[in-house]
Amino acid sequence: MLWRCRDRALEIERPLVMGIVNITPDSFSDGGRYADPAAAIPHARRLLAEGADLLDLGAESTRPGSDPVPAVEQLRRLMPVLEALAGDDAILSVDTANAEVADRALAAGARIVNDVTALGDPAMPEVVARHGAGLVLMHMRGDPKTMQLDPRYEDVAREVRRELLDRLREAVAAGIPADRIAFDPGVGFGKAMTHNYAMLARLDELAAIGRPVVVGVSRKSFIGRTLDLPVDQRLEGSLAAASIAVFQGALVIRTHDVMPTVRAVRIAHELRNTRRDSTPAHLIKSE
Ligand code: HH2
Repeated sequence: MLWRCRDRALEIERPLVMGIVNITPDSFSDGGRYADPAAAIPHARRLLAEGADLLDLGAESTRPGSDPVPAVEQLRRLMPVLEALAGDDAILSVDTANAEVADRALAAGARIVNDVTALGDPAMPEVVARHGAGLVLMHMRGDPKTMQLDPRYEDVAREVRRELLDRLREAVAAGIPADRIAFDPGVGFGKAMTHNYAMLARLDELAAIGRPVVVGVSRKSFIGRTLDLPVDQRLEGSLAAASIAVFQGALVIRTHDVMPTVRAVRIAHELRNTRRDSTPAHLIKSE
């Protein structure tokens, strides 16, 4: 599967691991730890050394109940870190829904915009198209302030798939070629626990569209609620969910814990390939 991100054509033959760098005072699992560039830059390099294929730099928490962070503040947090890492030849993604932040980050060397609002900012498509950037279209119902109050779906997997396809068409109409776009079901974004599980259990339906699927389950609250564990004890649950996602066809796993994730998803990937190679042709369901 090919994912074009500016000058890089990522030929994805195994799942990629996207390491999370939250340059924020208030992220749900690591808020404040990497708010200072002196902490964020070595952390990012550590994630690369552990095997991260991509880094996702975020300067705004989108945890449930959070408020948007103005562009000027996102840029103040983000740019020193991004500029330091841009020289390292790492593939950098910027986790922002703000077109001005995306524009500045791409000008400084980022190659991907990870937009949790899937083009909620009307200025975003032009920015992404102009830079030829890769784009993650993530699904969310509502906004972070209110999204977890009472999310409702009849059939979450179908609705997420349909809504992401609508956003893909909008993006293509705005001049962003489909081969630059990846999808993300948005685990925990306007979804109750049962919705997260249903979405993950049927992730293959999203993967069947033929664009890379990005999944972020790392340390999320559905894992904490299922296991009754705080955020610093959710590694095993996160690895289980990431592995199942890869087995179902996810191609990018967004995680705080890079090295264990690299190892876990490698096994899931081998199993997926083995299933494909060992299934007699007449038993393969046509899509
Ligand atoms: N989850 C978070 C943030 N950005 N982007 C994508 N594409 N997919 C996700 O699942 C996703 C995301 C939330 O995680 P985190 O960045 O650790 O927390 P916070 O938003 O509190 O900074």
